[in-house]
Amino acid sequence: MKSKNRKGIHELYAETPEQAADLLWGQKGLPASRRGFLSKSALAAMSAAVGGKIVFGDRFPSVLIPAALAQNNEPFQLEGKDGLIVLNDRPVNAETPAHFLDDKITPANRLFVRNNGLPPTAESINPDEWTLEIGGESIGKPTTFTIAELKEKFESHTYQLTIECGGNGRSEFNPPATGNQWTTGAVGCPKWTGVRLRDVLKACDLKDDAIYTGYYGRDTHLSGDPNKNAISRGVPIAKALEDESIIAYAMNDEDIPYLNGYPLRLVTAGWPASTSGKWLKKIVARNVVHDGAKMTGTSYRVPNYPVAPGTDVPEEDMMIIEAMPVKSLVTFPQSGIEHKVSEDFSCRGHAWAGDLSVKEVHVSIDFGATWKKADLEAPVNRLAWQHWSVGGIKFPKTGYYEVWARAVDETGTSQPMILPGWNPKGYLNNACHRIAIQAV
Ligand SMILES: Nc1nc2c(c(=O)[nH]1)N[C@H]1C(S)=C(S)[C@@H](COP(=O)(O)O)O[C@H]1N2
Ligand SMILES: [Mo]
Repeated sequence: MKSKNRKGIHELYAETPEQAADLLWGQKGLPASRRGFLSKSALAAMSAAVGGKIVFGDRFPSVLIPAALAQNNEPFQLEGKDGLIVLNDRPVNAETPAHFLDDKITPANRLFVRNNGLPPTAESINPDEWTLEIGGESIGKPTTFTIAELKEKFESHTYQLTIECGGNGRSEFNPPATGNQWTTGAVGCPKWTGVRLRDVLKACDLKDDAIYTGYYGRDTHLSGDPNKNAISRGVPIAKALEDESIIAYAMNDEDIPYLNGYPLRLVTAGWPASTSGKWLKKIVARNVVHDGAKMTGTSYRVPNYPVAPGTDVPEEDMMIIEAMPVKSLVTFPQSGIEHKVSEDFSCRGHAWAGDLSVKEVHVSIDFGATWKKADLEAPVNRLAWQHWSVGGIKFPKTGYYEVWARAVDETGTSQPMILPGWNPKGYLNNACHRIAIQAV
């Protein structure tokens, strides 16, 4: 087994560690101005956490501030977001603590943010002038639509749709993977309104040879190079043509929040959310697998056979991630609370399973030795998360407990209790969510 040659930020965004330093901190050397979200003591703690080698060394395990450190220090406020933990401020990445995802429909202020580049400035976005171009080699009639035209020409549909970053859960992998150290909060299930991607592609004469789509957004590459896209991903044509694959112009009956792609975005639920392009400017239908930014190499791809942790996997052995695996969250109560042994304990949360539905959720308070079946609601529509709850749990005596939740999809596939297969970029961690309870 070859050990993986870990690289720092320059692997992701810059050619050299120096350039990476520039991009990350806006200057060479140690971050003097940290835009107010990393205190000196946090920096010292972070140094210790990376074995004294700080920021620009090639062993730096991550470009990002560990969530625990970000959480305990000066809050970094994101406009319109509340209680999210900021993992990185350039690009902006923030996740939602599990107990803030308790709503059945994720509100705007609780939806995670994952940016690969620099969003268009809010002032530069005029929804009346915004256009969406449809093109690519498999489109017979390339067309440009305004948002008003999209609304007028095509029927609108509203669905509650789960989006989850492919790297959600990455922080648990060992050896660690570079990238945002998401814990559990890069997921949400708002209600989206828009037009079907299928209707729009067909109106532009979608050709029979189309096998893939690709999107382009108006955000720019971190390097500032206008010829580079921050991200340009797509899905196989069959996924694009599903009822629920939409070009959304509203979220929860309001404008899409700025950081989540205002004024127009794709939602291809159940697949890595990286396929749901934000600040959407162009969609192409392709007669080849889309080869845009973050479609190749290790981006959103996993080995096509199981590998030992740390393995250096050849690029030709990597395959594109499609539907996300079955997963669940305990959203109530908050981890760490005290609960009286004399009282029954109840908990609840959500479960989802990529393109599939969830069949069962089970809860354990004895580290998986025994399980109690939860009540599970049907999804409001396909690709929406499902709500589960369980009551009548008795803690036999005072002490420390963990509540584990485990969902099973409609094919009978269960979440693993421990980490699933290691992969170079730390995708698809669907291990059981656990919360801590002190029974008193
Ligand atoms: N244009 C554009 N679209 C994008 C991204 C981006 O950086 N730029 N990030 C993608 C990734 S990796 C994820 S996980 C989701 C995150 O969506 P959210 O920020 O609305 O939660 O958007 C996807 N769409
Ligand atoms: Mo993502």
